[in-house]
Amino acid sequence: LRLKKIKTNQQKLVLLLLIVLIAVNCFGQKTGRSVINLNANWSFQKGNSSSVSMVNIPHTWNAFDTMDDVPGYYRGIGIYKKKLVLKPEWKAKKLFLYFEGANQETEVYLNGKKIGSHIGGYTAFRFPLENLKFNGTDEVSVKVDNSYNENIAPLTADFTFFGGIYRSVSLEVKEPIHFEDNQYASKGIYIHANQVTKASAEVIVNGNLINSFANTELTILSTLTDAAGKKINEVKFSTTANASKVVAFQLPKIQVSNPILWSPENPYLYQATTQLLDKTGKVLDEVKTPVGLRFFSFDVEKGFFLNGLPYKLIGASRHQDFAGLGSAVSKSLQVKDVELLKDMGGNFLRIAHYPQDQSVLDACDSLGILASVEIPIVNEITETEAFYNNCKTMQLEMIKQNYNHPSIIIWAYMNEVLLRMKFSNEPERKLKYLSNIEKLAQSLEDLTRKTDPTRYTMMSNHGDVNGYIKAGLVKIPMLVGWNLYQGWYGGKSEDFGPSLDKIHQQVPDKPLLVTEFGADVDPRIHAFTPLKFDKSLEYGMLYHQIYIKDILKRPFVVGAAVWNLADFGSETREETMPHVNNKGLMTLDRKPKNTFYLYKAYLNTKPFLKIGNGNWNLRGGVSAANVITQNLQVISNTDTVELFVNGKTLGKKKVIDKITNWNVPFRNGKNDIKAVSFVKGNRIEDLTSITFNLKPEIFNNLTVPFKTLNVLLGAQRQFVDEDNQEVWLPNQIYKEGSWGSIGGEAFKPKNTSRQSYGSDKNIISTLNDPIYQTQLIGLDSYQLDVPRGKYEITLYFAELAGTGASTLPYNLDSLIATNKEIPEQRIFDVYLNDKQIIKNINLAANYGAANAVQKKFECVVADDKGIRLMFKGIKGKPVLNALQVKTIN
Ligand code: GCB
Repeated sequence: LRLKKIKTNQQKLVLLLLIVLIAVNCFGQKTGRSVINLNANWSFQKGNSSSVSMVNIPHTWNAFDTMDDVPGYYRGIGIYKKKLVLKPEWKAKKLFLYFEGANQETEVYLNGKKIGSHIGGYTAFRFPLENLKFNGTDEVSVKVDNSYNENIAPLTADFTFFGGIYRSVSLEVKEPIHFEDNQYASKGIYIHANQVTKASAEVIVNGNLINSFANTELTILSTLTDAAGKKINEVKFSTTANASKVVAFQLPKIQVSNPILWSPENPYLYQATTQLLDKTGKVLDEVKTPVGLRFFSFDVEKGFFLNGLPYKLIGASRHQDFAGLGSAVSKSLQVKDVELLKDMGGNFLRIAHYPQDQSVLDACDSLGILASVEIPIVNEITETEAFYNNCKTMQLEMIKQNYNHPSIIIWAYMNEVLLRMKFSNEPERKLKYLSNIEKLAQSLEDLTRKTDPTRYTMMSNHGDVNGYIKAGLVKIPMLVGWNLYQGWYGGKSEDFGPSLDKIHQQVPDKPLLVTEFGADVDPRIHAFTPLKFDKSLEYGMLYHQIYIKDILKRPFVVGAAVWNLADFGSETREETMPHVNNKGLMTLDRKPKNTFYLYKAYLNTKPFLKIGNGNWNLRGGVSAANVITQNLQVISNTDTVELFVNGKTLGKKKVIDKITNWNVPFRNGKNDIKAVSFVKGNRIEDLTSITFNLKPEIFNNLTVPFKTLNVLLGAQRQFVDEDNQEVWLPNQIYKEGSWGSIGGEAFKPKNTSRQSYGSDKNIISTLNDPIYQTQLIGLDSYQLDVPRGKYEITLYFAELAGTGASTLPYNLDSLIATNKEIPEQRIFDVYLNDKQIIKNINLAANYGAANAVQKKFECVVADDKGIRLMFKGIKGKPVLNALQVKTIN
């Protein structure tokens, strides 16, 4: 508005000059350095392919091939090239290329000459740009390789190793004398708070500078300001720096009295501005660092304390990828994840299994989320010096690059390192392997404590508690994390609490965190009798209801992180949503599941109420009447909830364990649902609309119009096909006047040590895998006593036999297992109302195993016998996975 008022040309000119002046000042004059984002317009070439495309960073070449039906994904070389636009005035400066992350081996070339290389996919690196031509032809080329390398962690893991320059790249322009960031690509300035109490605190600023100029006198000045920008205190240090020398410095302590302490409730950030000044007072370099003042400790019985107050660390672990993007995710989407965790009421983020984008930790700082960060040693190690050294370098990079974040309280370095035990059949060799793991753990522990004595250290183990104790791994870190899956990979959810008590007894001297727990939930799947591994939302709810209570009631459980905040890519996984691990509280595109709301009700103290339909706003059911009663949950942290269905109240209910269960009379079509609570006189409500597809139980007395019926055979779960807006119901056994199967048994996977429901195979050529993953074997017939009329019948088949025998908690071996399978010999015929419609079908031979096959037929029912499908085995037993019947007008 003010700008509009400036009318005269003269005024406009003055304004323009002012803007130019400000711009010139900002650009390198005041701070000594400028950082130019280089993300746009790189040419990209995959492997030896002749095709070159233009891409923007963040970029991965695996966003799509990790989600298709072809097993495996491209793990190889990608080459990125870009011409640098350089200003002549930079000739007198020092230029650097800064990569926030590229997976996983990178070589950088300038004008064809190699200027540096980096190992590891999850930490930053920086190379100086020298001998530049400054004539517009300077070209950077970056070779990135995500091939398997036995010397680089992770070797194997339950997540996809997306290749590419998937984090930002920038050009840094600095004075010849600047804070030296070149060691482990850190900021060059290390700040931490010391002696923090409610009465006072000290801020300690350490760092390095490099003088690539001449011998000169320099002053380092660090100014601490509060969140409003008001100066609190400043400290100075002057020195004579010799040319070509790196000078390490420690500034006098910055004293703060009556500090405002950083906490989840009040993530108060001071700021330290550290400047490098020459004799004349000119700023040669400047680094701004957010500073959070807090103190914390862990107690083996009483848990975690922050600023003297007890806190239960509770939240989730996080992977970095997102639907459709792979690992090439914008900073704003990454920050969103931390915001969602905060909204859930979490105060803890386990940044697993590798260091993530700076924006994630920045968000933790500013939102008050406590964090642990780890390097990606997962499942196993390689016993080579090269592997050990790469791990140590990663650990140093992680600590030095992230040192200044007040949110970080834990550095970790190994996840379930005994999971993929090598040399199981060679006892001597196995002992040697275990002792090498122990040595590596100890050296990483020592390195961490030496590099950063201000934080705790941690290792996350799987449930083999004795194994880790025997291997000497439990005594090494300061905290021990356990990844526990009772009620999922083994046992029942009720075993979780007792196993916590047992671990606490077995390891009485180490504070215990549950660094993982979770159950796969495919929000398209629902069950009224939830079963382990059915992937239903309802099983996930039961599982987490038990876990959260067991965690909250044990003070010795210092922290817990759900596995995982959101679903994530794991290319080798099959299951109901192939290539995705569905243990997230949100989907891959961050839609909260009911389990998210359960945690929100427990953890967020603001009054909260949510109708727990999840994505389930399309439901189905079978009824002989024109209404059907089904369970609906309302999730809330209030005392009582009142529910209204289609305008009528169902009364009030007391909330028990954050849930009220309702028997809702759904009518066919749209149902309006409203839940209401009062908190201290304030009304809160949630509204939703659920569309119900009522299916007739009896055909000769139709109370609701019959159009389609979708049935899953061998299943007790429901499936919602979101694209086609269709509900698939579990099969029933035939009763006269109704519909259902006659004979047959539900498919059960053979030779598998893991829990399963139906088949866990990726069904080729469909996204609706659950339609095909269950099956009736050896059925005699399928009968539908439909009225006279014209119908379309579709039969769904997939050969499920021979599901891979994976001995792992997750099916990393399934590819190998799949290849070894011998498809079952099964040949059969199908008759529709006595007419042969399928002859000699051999699913494995004709279509391949686990391939989605659909066969569509039309029929006219002209008598009272309805639709009869008869199955006749020629060799082996006939099967049917699903069926659809539609009326045709
Ligand atoms: C684990 C692993 C994690 C997996 C998870 C799972 O124990 O640490 O990487 O993703 O189990 O879902 O199986």
